[in-house]
Amino acid sequence: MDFKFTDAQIMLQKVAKEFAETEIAPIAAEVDKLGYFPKESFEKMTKIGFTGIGTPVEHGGSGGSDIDKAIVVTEIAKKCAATAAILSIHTIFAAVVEKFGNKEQKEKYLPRVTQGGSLGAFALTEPNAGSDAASAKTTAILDEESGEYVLNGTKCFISGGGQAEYLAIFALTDATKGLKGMSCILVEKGTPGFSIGKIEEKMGIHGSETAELIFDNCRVPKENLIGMEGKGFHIAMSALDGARIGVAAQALGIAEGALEETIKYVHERVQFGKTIAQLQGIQWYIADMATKTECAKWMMYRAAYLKKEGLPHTKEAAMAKLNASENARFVTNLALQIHGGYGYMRDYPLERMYRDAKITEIYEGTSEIHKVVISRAVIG
Ligand code: COS
Repeated sequence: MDFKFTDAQIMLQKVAKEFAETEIAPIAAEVDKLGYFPKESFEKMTKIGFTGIGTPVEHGGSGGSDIDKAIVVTEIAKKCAATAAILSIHTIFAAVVEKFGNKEQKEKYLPRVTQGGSLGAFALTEPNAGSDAASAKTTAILDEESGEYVLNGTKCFISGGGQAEYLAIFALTDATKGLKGMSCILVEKGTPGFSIGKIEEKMGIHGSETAELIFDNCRVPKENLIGMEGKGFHIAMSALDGARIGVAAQALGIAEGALEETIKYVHERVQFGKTIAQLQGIQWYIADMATKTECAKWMMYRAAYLKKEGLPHTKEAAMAKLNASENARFVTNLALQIHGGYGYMRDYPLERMYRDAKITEIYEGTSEIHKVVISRAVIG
């Protein structure tokens, strides 16, 4: 058993930490306030190689494993959860193409999203198919004559949906077969018949855009099918296993960031003639926050390790995400409480962290869905 990062991972963490402190932290409050998609940050993450992390070098990526990806996402989430979400969700598109795409698709699309500055997105959810993803109704019917899939339907709550150049869309190529008729189709921004609908106004992660996607007789070449027809649900579930480790990393970063802010604050804040770090009530809060965060960290890295090794990780990813997201809420709540009135004000980042933490219990599968996944695996 080895709980150590490699030397290369220690170096990567240092680089990611410095990047987050110098490039991400200074604009995090503004990005939140304006609800602004930080294009410059995405460009910088492309330049430094973070957008290609987890994609093999021979396919245009920066290489590295799921552990490396988690290290980077965690460091960025400490300073700006929205930017970490953008990066984490972006990498799902590349992961889908890398794992299920054919040679031509990998050659064509992976360099564009890993080093070309284009954003990728993943679209499964529909207005009436959230937790029950298998009831999605969007169709992609093959027109044999033209050799094109014709997409019709609406996707909602799609992270980066309005900004993405390339999207993995899950649609029924055979509407009579339910989830066994679902396929994964790659759609490019600007394809006629594909438009962006409502951009959501949210409680948190304001910089990470959440969009509705509308397909109205949108035609894409049949070469855009990723994997085999009818395997879309399997592809989506498999991709979500990885995405859930990404959310656990985001949640871990939020918790670690809130804890760091709190430790600074308790040494500075003087009440009753001493720093509040000397009050036992505060010490016990911090002990709980640190212990639970440590637990979240190792569960997340264990799931990432299993994925990296090609071992089953569905249950572990669900456990890591469930635990880390509940912890992010717990820690940000106590961190805000310890900061008192200051924590509630926008001069400090705590209220943003508290709002940002909540989504980690909801997206890429709610906590309740993770309990379904975990209990099925444990009980059988
Ligand atoms: N990896 C690969 N395949 C998987 C899988 C996984 N982790 N989980 C399930 N599958 C496969 C199953 O093997 C099954 O295939 P076969 O019939 O060929 O054996 C198929 O998918 C259906 O599985 P299941 O019967 O478990 O499907 P359910 O409809 O019961 O749904 C849940 C399972 C609830 C877990 C799933 O719908 C889910 O994760 N929902 C949440 C969706 C979500 O996270 N959305 C977030 C937003 S994404 S934009």
